[in-house]
Amino acid sequence: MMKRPHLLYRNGFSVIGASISVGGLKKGPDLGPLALLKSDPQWLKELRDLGISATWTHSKVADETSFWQRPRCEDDFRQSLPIVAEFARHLSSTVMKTVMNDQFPIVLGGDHSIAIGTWSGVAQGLNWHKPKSNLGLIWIDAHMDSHTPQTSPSQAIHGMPLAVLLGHGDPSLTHIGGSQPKISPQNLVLMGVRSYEVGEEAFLASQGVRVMLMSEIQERGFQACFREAIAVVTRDTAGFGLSIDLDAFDPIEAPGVTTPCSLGLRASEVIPVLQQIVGHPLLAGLEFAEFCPPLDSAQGSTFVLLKNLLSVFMTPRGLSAKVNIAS
Ligand SMILES: [Mn+2]
Repeated sequence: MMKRPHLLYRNGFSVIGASISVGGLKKGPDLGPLALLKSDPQWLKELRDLGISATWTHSKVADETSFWQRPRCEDDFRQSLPIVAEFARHLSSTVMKTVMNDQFPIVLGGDHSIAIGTWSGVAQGLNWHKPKSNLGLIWIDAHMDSHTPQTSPSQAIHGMPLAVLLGHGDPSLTHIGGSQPKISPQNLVLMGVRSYEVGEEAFLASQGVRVMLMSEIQERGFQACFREAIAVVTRDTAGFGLSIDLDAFDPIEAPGVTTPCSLGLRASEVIPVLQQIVGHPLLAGLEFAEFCPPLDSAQGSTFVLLKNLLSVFMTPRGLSAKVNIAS
């Protein structure tokens, strides 16, 4: 018997602040969501004025004080791991409940280790609506973030979330929300990559993941590349997510990140293309990572870019078409 399609996201947006920075081994990104919250987020009020529910949840702030008080040492990975793992477990459960409650999750980091919690949570939430379904993911980033502890020179966990989501890494991270991989390699696309190490490059190649280097985007254009990415992440999936590391953008536009990398994307080419997927029936969640307020320009250009990216999606149209998850 055919059941009625499930009305995903009829309960509005849920913006989830994820304050953590130990995944990047540099303080600052933990202040990203707080900066946005304190700035009197007019966009939340405007949505409410339109009759759309938009709530703010602050996920547990990572307990990092003792990490920053100790001297930096060889053992950063082992020291940061339990903090990142506990935070990711909590974030995953918050995001899972959001999706189960038919709210559209938007996670604001925080260093990019938040992706472990965000996408484990979205995958679980989608599976609650539709068992055994796959989640696709578009990862827009200057880096590959696909190291395992064995390949990473820095041992920073914000360089590892994609490997974790593919099922590789420390079990305290890969087992969050169940031991199965949260993303299949054939439904993952990286875009804008221009700084990486051989170990993670070889790992992604061995998995058969589609990587669009910045050079390819410059050659073919962001529009054409993004169209291909959408095809990859919607092939036999119940939904797809979009994770944007602000360091994907050129440091001229987004200097407020911990690992800036020159010759990046420009908002003028990215934003009009992103507007095309607003209200896409399979868009299942958004994540913005690595905003580091203390490193932003005096004019706050990174902050402005982040708010512009949010306002692309947080419109009535952003919720209009979420109807086709058959349960
Ligand atoms: Mn990243």
